[in-house]
Amino acid sequence: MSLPARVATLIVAFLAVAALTGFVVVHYLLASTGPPVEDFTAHVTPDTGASVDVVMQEAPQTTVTTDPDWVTYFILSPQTRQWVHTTNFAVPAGSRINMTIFGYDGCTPLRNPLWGKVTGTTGNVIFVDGKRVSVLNSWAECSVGHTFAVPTLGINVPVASPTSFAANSSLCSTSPCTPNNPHTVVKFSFVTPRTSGTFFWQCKIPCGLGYLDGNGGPMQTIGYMTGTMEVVG
Ligand SMILES: [Cu+2]
Repeated sequence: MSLPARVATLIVAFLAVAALTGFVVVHYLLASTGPPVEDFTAHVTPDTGASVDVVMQEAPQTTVTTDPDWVTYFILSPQTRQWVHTTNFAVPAGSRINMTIFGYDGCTPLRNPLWGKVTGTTGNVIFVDGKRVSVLNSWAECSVGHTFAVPTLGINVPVASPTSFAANSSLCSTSPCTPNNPHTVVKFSFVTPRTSGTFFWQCKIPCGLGYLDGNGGPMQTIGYMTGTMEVVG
């Protein structure tokens, strides 16, 4: 092999190794792990009390991507208006969050009736299909699917489910669910703190079917029944 050919071969081999190394670093070491953060902060000035609409849904299963097929939440992307399989979202500080949650999952009686009490929302109420509600008694009527709770902000919202046997027997079977599936529409508002921070939120119904006490699987996995709300100042 001539000297130029040997040099060329060496350079090509070097570039191949360098490219492979770069690929590994970018795709495996620097890649952010976990579900994406849906950003609701665009075009909103923090600390002005401006309103921001956040839309989520609860679904009886996941059936998207290769993620485990557990009961889950989705968030409607404010940019694409598509449902995204995540529970992480960012909102501006000092703003009024108008939350809409579509309750497509069936009912489970709350392990602790206290979790049926609405706290931390504007007026300490939620609106279930337009009806003002301050407590959902899931033992008097099976009426709660999951909860949306931000413990450090004192927010506890029992998310209403369809109550009839017929609806609970014909729940959405492919997620994300669509309006022709049985569901409730739960609306409430709350005001975000005036300073930045990351707030953990979770469902408090042990809905991890098949796991010890129902607290494994989706209950402890970001993107399903727990997530973070980033407050951005
Ligand atoms: Cu749950």
